[in-house]
Amino acid sequence: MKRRHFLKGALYGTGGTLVALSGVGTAMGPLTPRRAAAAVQESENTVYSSCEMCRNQCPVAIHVNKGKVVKVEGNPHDPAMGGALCARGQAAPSLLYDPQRIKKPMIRTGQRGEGKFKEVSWEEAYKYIAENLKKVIEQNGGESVALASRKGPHDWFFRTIGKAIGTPNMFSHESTCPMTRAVAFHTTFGSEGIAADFGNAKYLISLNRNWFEGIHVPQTKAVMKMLNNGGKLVVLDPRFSVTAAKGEWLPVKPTTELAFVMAMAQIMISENLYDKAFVEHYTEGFDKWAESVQDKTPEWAEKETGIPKEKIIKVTREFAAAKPRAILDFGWRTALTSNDYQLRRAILIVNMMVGNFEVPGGLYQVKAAGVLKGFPDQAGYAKALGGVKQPGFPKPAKGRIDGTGVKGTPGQLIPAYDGAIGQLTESTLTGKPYPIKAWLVHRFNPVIGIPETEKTIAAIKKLDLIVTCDVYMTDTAYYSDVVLPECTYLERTEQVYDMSGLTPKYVLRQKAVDLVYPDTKPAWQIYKELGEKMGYGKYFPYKDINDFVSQQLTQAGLTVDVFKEKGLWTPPGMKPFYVRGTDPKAELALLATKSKKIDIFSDEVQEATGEGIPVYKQHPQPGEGQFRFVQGKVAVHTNDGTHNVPVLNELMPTNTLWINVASAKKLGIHDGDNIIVVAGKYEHKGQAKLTEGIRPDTVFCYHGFGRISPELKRAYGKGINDNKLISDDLGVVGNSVSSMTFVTLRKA
Ligand SMILES: Nc1nc2c(c(=O)[nH]1)N[C@H]1C(S)=C(S)[C@@H](COP(=O)(O)OP(=O)(O)OC[C@H]3O[C@@H](n4cnc5c(=O)[nH]c(N)nc54)[C@H](O)[C@@H]3O)O[C@H]1N2
Ligand SMILES: Nc1nc2c(c(=O)[nH]1)N[C@H]1C(S)=C(S)[C@@H](COP(=O)(O)OP(=O)(O)OC[C@H]3O[C@@H](n4cnc5c(=O)[nH]c(N)nc54)[C@H](O)[C@@H]3O)O[C@H]1N2
Ligand code: SF4
Ligand SMILES: [Mo]
Repeated sequence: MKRRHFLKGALYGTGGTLVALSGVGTAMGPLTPRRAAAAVQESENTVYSSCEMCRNQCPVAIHVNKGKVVKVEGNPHDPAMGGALCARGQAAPSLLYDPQRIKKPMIRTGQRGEGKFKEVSWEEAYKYIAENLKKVIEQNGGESVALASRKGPHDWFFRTIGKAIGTPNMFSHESTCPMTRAVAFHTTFGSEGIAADFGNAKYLISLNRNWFEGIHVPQTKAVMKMLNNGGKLVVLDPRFSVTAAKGEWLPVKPTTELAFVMAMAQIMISENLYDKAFVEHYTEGFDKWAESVQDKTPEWAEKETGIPKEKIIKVTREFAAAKPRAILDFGWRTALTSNDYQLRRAILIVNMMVGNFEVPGGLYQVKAAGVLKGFPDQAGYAKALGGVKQPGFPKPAKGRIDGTGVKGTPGQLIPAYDGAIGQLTESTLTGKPYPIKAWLVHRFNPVIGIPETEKTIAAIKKLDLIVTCDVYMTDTAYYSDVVLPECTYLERTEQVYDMSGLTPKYVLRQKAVDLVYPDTKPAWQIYKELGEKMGYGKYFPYKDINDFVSQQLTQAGLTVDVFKEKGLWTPPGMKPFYVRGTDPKAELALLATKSKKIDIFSDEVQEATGEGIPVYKQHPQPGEGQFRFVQGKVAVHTNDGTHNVPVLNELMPTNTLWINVASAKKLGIHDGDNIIVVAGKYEHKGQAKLTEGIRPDTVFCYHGFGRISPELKRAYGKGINDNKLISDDLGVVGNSVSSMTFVTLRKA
C-alpha cells in the first residue's frame, strides 16, 4: 500500500500525533452503510472478520479483489465500530504482503543469538520439538516446561499442549498489562467482567489512560462521543499525551496517584458529596474506608502528587456534581508500581461513592450471553457459547513457580490463568523453586516485552529448548531453537469469541484470502499436528476449524450463516442494558462476591496481603540528577508487534526520549542530541526530544523500539528499548513495575 493512500483515511491529532481513526469525523466522513456498500461494489468480495493488528480484535470488513486484500474497514454492522478503524488496523495488507514475514519453519544451526537457521519441513520441525520436549519431560518432569503467550484465541490450541504435558507453568502477558486491575475487579465485584460506558459520561478522569494513543476503537470512539457532547476530561499524566491535549492536564508526580484518589474520597466525605444511599444499599466496609482516608486531606495530597490542592478540590467537586455520569477511569496498562492493585481498588471505591454502577455513563458488568441466563428481562437471549469438549488432562505434579493461587499469600490474588511472567526468567536462571528447562512461546515477544532484556536473554541461553511461533523473526524468535511461522489473521478462520459489553456480542474471525506463503499455518492446525506427533491427539477433538466453530455454535443454537452475513451476533433487537437503569435499588444479581455486596473492604485481600482497605505507601522519588523513566503506547504501533510492518515503520521508524526543556538545559542537552540513558548497570543510546510537555523530574519514551533481531530489517537498532533499562522487580501481585526505575542522562 502506498503511504499516500494509507494516510487518506487517517486523522492527525494534537501535536502531529496520528490519532488515525478513519471513518470517524475525518475528511471522508463516517463509513455509512451506503459508503460501505460502495466499497463492496468496488471490491469483488467483502469478508467480515476481526482485526489482529492488536489484541483488541475489532470487528472488521475486509475487501478482497482478485484474491487480494485491497482495504480493511471497521465492520459497519457493529454500532461500536461504525466503519471506523485505527491506523494499525488499516495497515493489514502491509503486514500480509510483507516479504520479511517468516515463511517456513526453521531450526537453529549456530549458537543461540547467532542468527543461523536452516529452513525445514513442518514434519522435521514437529519431530525436533517432540523429541526434545520428551527428553526435557523425562529428565525434569512436565513442570519444567513453561508456556508463554499473549492471551488470545490461540491459547485454546497452544495451552492444550501444556495441559497434556501436565505443566502448571503457563503464563499470559497480563502481569505486564492489566492484571492489577483484574485483581481489583475480582476482589471488589467478584468478577473481572467490568467495563465503563464512556460515551454516556459527563465527566471523565484518567489517572494513566490515553484513549487517543492506546487505542481501542470502540472505547476511543466512546470518549470522542463524550467530548463531542460537552463532557469534561481531566488527565493526570506526567507528560502531555494526546488525551491530555483534549482535556485538563494535571502533570502528576508518577507513583503518587493513590494520594489523589484518597483525597477525592476525603473531600467527598467531608463535604457530603457522595451517594450515601448507594453506598449503604450496595457496599460493604465503607466505614473502614472513611477511616483510612480521614487524614488524606487536599493539603497532604498536594505535597504527595504535586497537584495544587485547589485543583484537587475543584476536580472532586465537579466530578461529584456530575454523578452518576462521572467516571474515574480504572486504567488499562496498570503495571506501574509495586502496590498498583491498591490504586485500582481505591479507584473502584471512589466510583462507587458516586453510585455510577449499572447506570448510563458509569461502570457496568459485562452482559455476556451465558452470564445473562435466567436473568430478569433477558430470558430467551441466553445463548451461552459452547466449547469443544476435551477428555480430562493429567493433574500437574507440582505447584506453579510464581506462587499463584497459594492461600494466605499475595499469590492468592494472581489470576490462575495468567501467572506472573516476570518470575519465569528468574526461575529459569536460578532453578528455584525448581528448574525450568523449556519455553514454548506463542504470539509474544518477552525479549522486548518484559523488563530486563539482558536477563531474559541470559535465561533463554540456559534453556534446553525454546520454540517460538510468530509472524516475524522477532527478538525472541531470533534466540529460539525452532521458529514456527503462523499465517496472519487475514489468512485464517478462528473460533467464535465473546465481545459482550452492554449487550451480548459474538464475533467470528473468517479467513479472507488464501495463504500468501504456502508453508505458514494457523495455530489450530500447528498445535493439533504437533499434539498428534506427541501422542496427545485425543485432546484435539476437531477435524478442522470449521468443525470447531460448528461444535461451538451448535451448543449455542446459532449457525455460521449469521456470521457470514454480518460478522457478529447480538440478540436481535436488544438494547444496551443497565441493571439500575430505571430502578436505583434494583438487585445486582450478577455480583459474584461472597458478601453479595460490592466489597470496599475485601476479606480476600485482607487474607492475602493484610490490607483489605487500600493503604497509601510512599514510593522513592528521583534524587538530584535522576529522572523517573515512564513509557507508553503510540497511535501507529502496537506494543512490540508492528515496528517492522512496512507502512507503520515508515510512519514512525524510531522513538526519542522526552526531556523537559529546563532539565535538559542543566545537562547541556539540546533537542535532537544523541544521549546515553543510564539505569544502574544498563545503558542505552537514544535521541533527546526537548519538550515542555513533561514534568522536569520525569523522562518518557514510546514502547517497543530498539529492536535487537537483525531480521527485523526495518526496525533493527532504531530507537530505545525501554525494557533494557527497566528493573524486573515484581509488584505485590506479581505485576511488573514500569514506573519505578530511575535513570541519569549524559550526552553521547
Ligand atoms: N495505538 C495503540 N493502541 C493500543 C496499544 C498500542 O500499542 N498502540 N496497545 C494496547 C494495549 S496492549 C494496551 S494495554 C492499551 C494501553 O492503553 P493505556 O494504558 O492508555 O496506554 P499507555 O500508553 O501504556 O499508558 C497511558 C498513559 O499513562 C502514562 N503513564 C506512564 N506511566 C505513568 C505513571 O506512572 N503515572 C501516570 N499517571 N501516568 C503514567 C503515559 O504517559 C501514557 O500517556 O492500549 C492498547 N491499544
Ligand atoms: N517497559 C514496558 N514494557 C511493556 C509495556 C510498556 O508500556 N512498557 N507494555 C506492556 C503491555 S501493555 C503489553 S500488552 C505487553 C505486550 O507484549 P507482547 O504481547 O509481546 O506484544 P504484542 O505487540 O502484542 O505482540 C507480540 C507478538 O505477536 C506477534 N504476532 C502478531 N500477529 C501474530 C499472529 O497472527 N500470530 C502469531 N503467532 N504471532 C503474531 C507479533 O509479531 C509480536 O512479536 O508488553 C508490555 N511491556
Ligand atoms: S484497535 Fe486498531 S489495531 Fe487494534 S484491533 Fe482495533 S482496529 Fe485493529
Ligand atoms: Mo497491554
